[in-house]
Amino acid sequence: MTTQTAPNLLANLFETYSLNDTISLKNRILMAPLTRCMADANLVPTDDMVAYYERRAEAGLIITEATIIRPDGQGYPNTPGIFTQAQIAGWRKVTDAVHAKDGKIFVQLWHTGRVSHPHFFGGGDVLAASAQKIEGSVPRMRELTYVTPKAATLEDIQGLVRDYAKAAENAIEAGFDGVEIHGANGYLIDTFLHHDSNRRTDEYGGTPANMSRFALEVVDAVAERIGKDRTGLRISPGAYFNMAADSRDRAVFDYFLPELESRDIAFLHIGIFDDSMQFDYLDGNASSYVRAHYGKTLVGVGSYSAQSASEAIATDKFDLIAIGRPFIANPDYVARVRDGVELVPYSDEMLTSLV
Ligand code: FNR
Ligand code: 8K6
Repeated sequence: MTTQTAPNLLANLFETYSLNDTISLKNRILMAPLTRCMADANLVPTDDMVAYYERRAEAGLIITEATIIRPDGQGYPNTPGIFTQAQIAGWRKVTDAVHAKDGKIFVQLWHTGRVSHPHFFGGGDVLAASAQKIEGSVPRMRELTYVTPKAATLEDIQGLVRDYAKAAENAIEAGFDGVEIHGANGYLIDTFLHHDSNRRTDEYGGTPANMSRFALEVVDAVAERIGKDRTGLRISPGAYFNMAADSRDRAVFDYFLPELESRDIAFLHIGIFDDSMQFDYLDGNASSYVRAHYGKTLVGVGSYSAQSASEAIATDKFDLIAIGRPFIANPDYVARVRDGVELVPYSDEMLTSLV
């Protein structure tokens, strides 16, 4: 059981926060992106998903579950998309419901890269930075072992950048307040940012600037389409999921972060499950490393309680906190924290239904 401390100790979580002149958040608690695999067969958000997000509208900002930008980006069953009119219409119901409760919501734009599987898109190439496969198979579908990806050609890369921008445009049509580009956790964009998955020798590999190029092109294309004020990004400088660590990655992020800072996007969000994890080549944990190299709005995440998040914000480790698993267990997470009500502990069995 998790016991909350006196609410007044957590007051900083309930301060408003301006991302920029366009978007102001009513508190500093974000709902982290959480894949739930509950979209319908056409990857359209369901009415149950509308109710699920609506129940969480007290968050300062909801980041939706990762949402694929095009069919070959799919790596898990029933993950929603944002590339058909039906999907846009489905998301419109979600955003209307959240806005009616005075909430704000960004969609997380996803291409799973080498973690995709042709099973989900009727066969064809799995695209990634290089032809480096990951071991293993699709969760809960163990017969689907991962395949060796095709190294994206320059033409593929241009098409992908275009499709991220188009998905962002679709997001605005669906009523989202903005988008978070999923550049974390070993998926497509992240495969360019790490040496384990990027063995290219062209202008998208080999040097920190080249390895950062695809991620920055996606950020620029999205920001140009919908505005930098509505563009966020999630990254994993420390390899921990679908990726092997390589100390040379440090130089990539040392280059990438100041470049990103100059773009002045809405926020940067860490992708990590436990932010106490130490990375020797980052001289510590992921959020401290990013904080030292990136001076704009930073969202921390990863096994934080309201208490530890409040302390981290008070000591300037990051500006906003994203809460994942506790938000699955507690749709009313924000109210419980504010009122000092005990939280329901998260358990993996909760993933089988959308409460
Ligand atoms: C995740 N996480 C995740 N991250 C992401 O960027 N996109 C996603 O779609 C998902 N999906 C997802 C599903 C489930 C079931 C879990 C548990 C996690 C990671 C998530 O956003 C967050 O970083 C971690 O859960 C750590 O935060 P908590 O749960 O410790 O607050
Ligand atoms: C069919 C389920 C699809 C879920 C995919 C999204 C990611 C879910 C993550 C679940 C937990 C994985 C934890 C891995 C952490 C590694 C830390 C070293």
